[in-house]
Amino acid sequence: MQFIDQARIAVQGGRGGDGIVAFRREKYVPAGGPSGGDGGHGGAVWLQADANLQTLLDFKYKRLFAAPEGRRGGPNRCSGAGGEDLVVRVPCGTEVRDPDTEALLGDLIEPGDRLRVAAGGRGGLGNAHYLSNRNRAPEKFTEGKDGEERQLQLELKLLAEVGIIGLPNAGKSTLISVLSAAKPKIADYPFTTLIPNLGVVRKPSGDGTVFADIPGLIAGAAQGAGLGHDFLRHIERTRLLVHLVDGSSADVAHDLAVVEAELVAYGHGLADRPRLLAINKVELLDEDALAAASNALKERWPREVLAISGATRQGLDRLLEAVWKELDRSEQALVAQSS
Ligand SMILES: Nc1nc2c(ncn2[C@@H]2O[C@H](COP(=O)(O)OP(=O)(O)OP(=O)(O)O)[C@@H](O)[C@H]2O)c(=O)[nH]1
Ligand SMILES: [Mg+2]
Repeated sequence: MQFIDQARIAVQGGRGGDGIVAFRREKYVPAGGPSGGDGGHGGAVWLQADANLQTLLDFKYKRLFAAPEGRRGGPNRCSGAGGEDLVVRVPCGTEVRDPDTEALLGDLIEPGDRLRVAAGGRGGLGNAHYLSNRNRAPEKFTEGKDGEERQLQLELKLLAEVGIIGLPNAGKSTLISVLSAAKPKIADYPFTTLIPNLGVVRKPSGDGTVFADIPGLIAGAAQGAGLGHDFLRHIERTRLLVHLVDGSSADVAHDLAVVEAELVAYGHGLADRPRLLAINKVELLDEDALAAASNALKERWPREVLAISGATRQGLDRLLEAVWKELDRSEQALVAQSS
């Protein structure tokens, strides 16, 4: 499946129907008064989050979304029918922005979340509105107003709670493939992963937690090196990062520092996000080599360094235990904040 995570669309509310000019002509009513009805309102355009959609791919082919017009008014003071609202479905996690100012118009997170992005135009008034003592037979009416028209920038931010980060080849995709049912491409060359992969990992309680495996980061990613760091937006919403360093690397401390520098360069609070650090591929290391690697990391990372292997699954239970503990902690912090 192609992964499209940005799209530009145009939305247009329906035009309101015109009011009309009409006069009552009935038997036994000598001077029929004005009876032109009002036009109906134009339909509005809404965006709505839908859990069945995963990408913004649909918007590559269809870019203009226009709601129907309101109908003209009728005789006998009949109002024209309103145009129906148009509901455009987007994946959960879609951010909606004004492309010129980049102002955030809304954030569609939960299934069913809705945002009105273009109002329909008001219907015009029929001549029945203009009856007065001075003018018993007004010919005046107003036209329906145009619906609102605007450009929208859509950005999909994946809704993962845990992001897996590290240099290319650190073993991120391997890890998500053994923890979840996700089957990303895995290979012994850098930049195997070009688009983020999501996988659901079950907690002991049975609840699913979404992990995201993203492309590797390298020095200078902020300036566009490698795949750049645009895809970091997908882990902006995570509550926890799992940072992998390849235990078979010649300089694990340097590897750690490179990725940390990119987190800082990207901003958006990612550098301060709670993070677990794990040395991966430890089955390749003997005891001394593992101790040397852990020591080398100590200076930059005084906290616990986990030792894991995606290949042999060694250390993964301990890693998940630490993940659940951190998530619980951040949940409690959120609850404390909001009470
Ligand atoms: N020995 C060993 N090899 C591993 C382990 N985990 C991953 N690998 C190997 O390391 C290479 C890279 O693994 P990936 O999972 O593709 O690494 P990645 O971090 O997703 O790489 P990019 O997507 O390119 O950033 C592959 O050849 C994997 O088989 C491990 O625990 N032990
Ligand atoms: Mg990968």
